[in-house]
Amino acid sequence: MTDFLSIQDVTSIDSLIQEGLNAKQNPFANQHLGQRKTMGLIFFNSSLRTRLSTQKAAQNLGMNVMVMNVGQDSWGLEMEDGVIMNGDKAEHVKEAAAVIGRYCDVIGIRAFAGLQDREKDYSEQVLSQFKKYADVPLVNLESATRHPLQSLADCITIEEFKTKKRPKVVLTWLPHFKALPQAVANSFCEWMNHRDVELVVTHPEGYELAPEFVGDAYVTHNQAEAFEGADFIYGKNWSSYTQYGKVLTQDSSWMMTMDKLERTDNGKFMHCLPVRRNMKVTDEVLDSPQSLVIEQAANREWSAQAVLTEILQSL
Ligand code: AN0
Ligand code: CP
Repeated sequence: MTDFLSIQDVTSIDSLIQEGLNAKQNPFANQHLGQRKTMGLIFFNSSLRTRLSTQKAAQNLGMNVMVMNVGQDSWGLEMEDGVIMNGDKAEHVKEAAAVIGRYCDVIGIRAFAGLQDREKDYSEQVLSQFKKYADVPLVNLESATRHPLQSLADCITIEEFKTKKRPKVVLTWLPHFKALPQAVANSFCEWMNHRDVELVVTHPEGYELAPEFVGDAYVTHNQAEAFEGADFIYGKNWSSYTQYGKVLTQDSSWMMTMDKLERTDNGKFMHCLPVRRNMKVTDEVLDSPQSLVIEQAANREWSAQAVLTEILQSL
């Protein structure tokens, strides 16, 4: 694997999951693989897990790591080609990506959806501009439409905790007052469509995800029906895709509660974090033994390590 921008870059999901589980067992087995190699982590948005787990994974492989927050530590970057740069952006991505590519052997980029212009977000402008000009392997640290390192960690977590060969996995929309991207939900569906699971997606009307991500999932507006017999409940808020970037409802009846979890088949609760307690999910659920959120976040280290191992092997 050279780039890790989406599931399309993965040859074998099973091998990648196994690589992650191997790294978890023996984090330093490949500690020479990244020696004298540099990883650059470029953030256009905030992060706790992605920033720390990817840095840790790169260090476990012997890499040096540099982290930069664009616009705070660096100049603001212009993404449009051919514009007169008389606004607040002091540098063009054309130079910035090329220069970062000279300092780094692998570059990770986080650039969320702006949620104003669907066509622009879904064109993945930032990733494609870096792809065009950086000339080194790229890792998606959550782009406008996807968060594949999260989805890989979710696959690892489901593999570890499933008690049936083909578990029922439910992605449910949870209420929130702020407009959040669809990336985590899109990616989760995209990856689950390639796993041996029964995938169900539930959300209020108006929150339909892009069909290319939903794939073969069964979609229902009835959360209670979706939760029946579920082995994993994956909670996430996202803003509307059809009425792009809009918060159409904050209906608290969609919140994840213990009562609902008890009506599953001893289901486990998953969320990528960060999560606002008692807005999306109750304290009781998050603090219960059925919550996997910390295990999931811990697996971010091993998902990043699996991906970096494959990329380093290709250099
Ligand atoms: C981000 C999102 O929903 O995409 C990051 C999640 C990993 N969440 C927030 O902005 C709260
Ligand atoms: N789940 C996740 O990507 O968390 P951060 O936004 O804190 O990196």
